[in-house]
Amino acid sequence: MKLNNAWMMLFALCLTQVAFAGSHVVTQKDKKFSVVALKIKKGDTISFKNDEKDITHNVYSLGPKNEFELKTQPPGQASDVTFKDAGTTDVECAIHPTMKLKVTVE
Ligand SMILES: [Cu+2]
Repeated sequence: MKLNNAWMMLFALCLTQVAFAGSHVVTQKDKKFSVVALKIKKGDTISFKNDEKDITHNVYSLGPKNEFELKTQPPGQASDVTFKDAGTTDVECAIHPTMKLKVTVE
């Protein structure tokens, strides 16, 4: 019985960790994000990876929540952004304005 409780605790701890520290990957290829919309949880991290052969990107958020700018990101480079505020944020590329991604943080 005691052992069962310990396993339950461990299981609950694992679930908690997944719920509080989710990580997502969004790649940039052919001047597009791999998804157009993404729903994440507060505190989650998105890794933005430039998967182009020879195109540089500069991904940034239009805010007002979770403002960030990755600055010039050459092919092959990935940068992590942690979203701390709940709300919707539009993400674009400063070099290619047709690239759009909507991130909803719950
Ligand atoms: Cu771009």
